[in-house]
Amino acid sequence: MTNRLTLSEQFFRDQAQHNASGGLSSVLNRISLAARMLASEIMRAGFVGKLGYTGGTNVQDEDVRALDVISNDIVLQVFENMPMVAGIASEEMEDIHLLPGGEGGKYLLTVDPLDGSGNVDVAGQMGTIFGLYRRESTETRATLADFLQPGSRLVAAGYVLYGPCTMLVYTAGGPVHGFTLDRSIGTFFLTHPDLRIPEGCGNYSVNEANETKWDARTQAMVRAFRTQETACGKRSARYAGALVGDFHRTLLKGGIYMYPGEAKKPEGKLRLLYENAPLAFVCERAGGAASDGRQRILDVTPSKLHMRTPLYIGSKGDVEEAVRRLA
Ligand code: FBP
Repeated sequence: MTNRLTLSEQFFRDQAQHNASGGLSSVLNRISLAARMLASEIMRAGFVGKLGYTGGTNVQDEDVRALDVISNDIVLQVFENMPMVAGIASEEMEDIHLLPGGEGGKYLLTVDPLDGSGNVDVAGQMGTIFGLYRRESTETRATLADFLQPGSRLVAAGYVLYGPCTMLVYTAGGPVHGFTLDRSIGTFFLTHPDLRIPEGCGNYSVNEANETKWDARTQAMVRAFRTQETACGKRSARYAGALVGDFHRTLLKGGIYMYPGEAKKPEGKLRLLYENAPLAFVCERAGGAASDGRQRILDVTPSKLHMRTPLYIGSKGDVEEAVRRLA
């Protein structure tokens, strides 16, 4: 029997440390349940013909895969009867989703249920990204305005990585802890306590096929990383095509992940509320940095639910150099 801490035991330690009411632990435990259910769906997708597209598009005007819908349904199902959570904002839903029985709930969940879904049919890495905010007031039902908070107001945030193993990485404002799923007993065990992002090493991670869409400063900055001319040190190239996979590698090995703005899409591709802000919260709690190219991601207040921003996230030295070269 392992003497490793389980996820639930860690939640209760966080709760005791923060004198939390226990609501946060209950919510994080539901996220763990959703993660285990999704991991199972992803493993079986090939057998039950769920690798393809639904034929529909989402609010992002992106083709929707069967697993995108399944993953969003799992999140809704798991939180349906959680009175602590007032509502959910998801990449897969145009508007906020108010949970029945959540009228008085003080938490708000933001989620990308299945990040990197383009990797579904090639057995690539995928992930789930989540963030938890508190509501200012619980007098009335949650509104869109309740969700439009800067990432600096996050109470907890993290992600689940579905790959050769399933990992859950989160912070409740303190250290960042990584847990690995023991599928044989359906339990997450602490394997990466107090994660700190290394400096001066690792990879740079960007889709260089987009180079012609970038402005000259962005092209020059990425070229400096590619030709190993950066002051922050030499970097090799890695790109998994799934933000969670690319960020997790960056968190453990160091370096930088970038999704720059483009001439026709200066805001870039990735969404602030349920992709960039939660990962920026994790990254900063692990000693790293995250910027939209001009300002700290956690200082950006969303103007709308699916607002996009460019993303430069990783080791502090790498992000500072990238932003300096963009200025
Ligand atoms: P979703 O899959 O949740 O839409 O996330 C967007 C994403 O797939 C990221 O996971 C990934 O880093 C990026 O898009 C890849 O974009 P591109 O194919 O343009 O490089």
